[in-house]
Amino acid sequence: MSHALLVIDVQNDFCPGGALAVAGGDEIVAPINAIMDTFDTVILTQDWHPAGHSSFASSHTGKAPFEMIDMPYGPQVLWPDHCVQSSAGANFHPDLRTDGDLIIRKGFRSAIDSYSAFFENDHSTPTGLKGYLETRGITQLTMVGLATDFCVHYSAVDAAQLGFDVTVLSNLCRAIDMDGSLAVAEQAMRAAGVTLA
Ligand code: VGL
Ligand code: ZN
Repeated sequence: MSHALLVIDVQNDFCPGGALAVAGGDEIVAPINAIMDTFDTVILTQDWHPAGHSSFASSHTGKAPFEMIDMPYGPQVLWPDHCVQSSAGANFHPDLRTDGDLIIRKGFRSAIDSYSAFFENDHSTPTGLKGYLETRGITQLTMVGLATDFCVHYSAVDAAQLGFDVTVLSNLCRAIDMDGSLAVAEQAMRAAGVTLA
């Protein structure tokens, strides 16, 4: 039985000055670094979109960032262009420790977004993380990172539904919080059995 830290999307574009900046996103870097050594395994996720990704408002004529669109897999928020593969914005925050065991990239298929580290936004295409955790004997997951109400939220709910024991350290997360999305996320995580610490 082993315990992993999942560090979600602590990338330049989600930090102040980035394309989809989350307020205070950089404040969590040092305290995340400081707890890494207390876990058996550290896994980082990296939002990793091709240019022209379908989650970008710029890919849809007449649409602005933060509007909604209906995709074949369901409703999708449209974002500013962010975390484009190999761009500076897609890099991890320069002070984040990246000496963990695994870096899992997501959102790399043009036609579908992926908030969760486990499944793409169709809720069925797997990323492979479940198999990695199971074959490593990892049953406990602590999650930190950006953004609380999107990638942390969906990763935590999926992990809990897959049977992992999940804790989200709220102090080490920051939210986008559009239209009450943080409150919705917190409620959904609690309902799925996630511990919010
Ligand atoms: C995220 C919006 C778009 C996140 C990623 O990391 O929470 N949010 N892509
Ligand atoms: Zn994204």
